[in-house]
Amino acid sequence: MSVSYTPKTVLITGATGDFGKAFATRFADIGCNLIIHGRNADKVKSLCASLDVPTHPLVFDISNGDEMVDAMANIPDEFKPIDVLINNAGLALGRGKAYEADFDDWNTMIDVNVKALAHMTNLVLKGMAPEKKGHIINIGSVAGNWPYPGGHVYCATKAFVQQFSLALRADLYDTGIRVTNIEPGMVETQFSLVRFKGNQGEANAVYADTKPLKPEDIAESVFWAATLPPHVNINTLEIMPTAQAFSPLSVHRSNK
Ligand code: 8X3
Repeated sequence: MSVSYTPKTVLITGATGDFGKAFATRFADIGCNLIIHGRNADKVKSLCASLDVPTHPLVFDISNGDEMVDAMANIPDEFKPIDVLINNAGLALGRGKAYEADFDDWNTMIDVNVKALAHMTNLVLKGMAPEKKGHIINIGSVAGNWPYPGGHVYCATKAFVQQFSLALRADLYDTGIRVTNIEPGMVETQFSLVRFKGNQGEANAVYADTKPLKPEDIAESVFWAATLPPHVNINTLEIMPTAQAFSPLSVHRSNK
């Protein structure tokens, strides 16, 4: 298929999850070289083997800064420069009230969704700047725009991703480097199983009797933003299933 711009090399973090696999497959369709990051070596290896394009496996715990620096320093020359970084690794933990939440869960979300995303962006930008091209695509969330009960730190991390993306634009507009924040709503993936810590019933209930988005819907949007002509920058793209929308503000009435 013909697109306006074909990135040569795409790095996807958290690539062995449902989103990552859909992104990898979509970019492999047009022959991109893929750098596949994940924490589990077997899953990374198996995803790489399933893709019919050159791949480089990057195996490290995204929240371990030293491992990240080491792995990034050892990317082979044929996978450089990186044209597109998809900051996809991220998670939610818990949907309970803030006063019942486990602080370790909050720390983990901040480590992965905020600190690791910022660190990876910092490392990749240093390679993109001399090339005067590149594209940082962050996977944000509607949760960064629309606070909801039980969202607390997850919503806050995604608000960070949104504002970080926009502030990067302010720094990069004269460098040829693009920045996009893709903000998905409800997508049927392992996301809820992780959030509910393996409780399949609670995870299934999120998607029951409705039509959520599929990972391929988000992959199509990421792919579209990345393959537009280089003079076009999609700043933000918020995507919900048709069956999802906003709620009224809550009002506590003391007589109830
Ligand atoms: C995932 C979307 O609505 O569960 O980022 O927060 S939502």
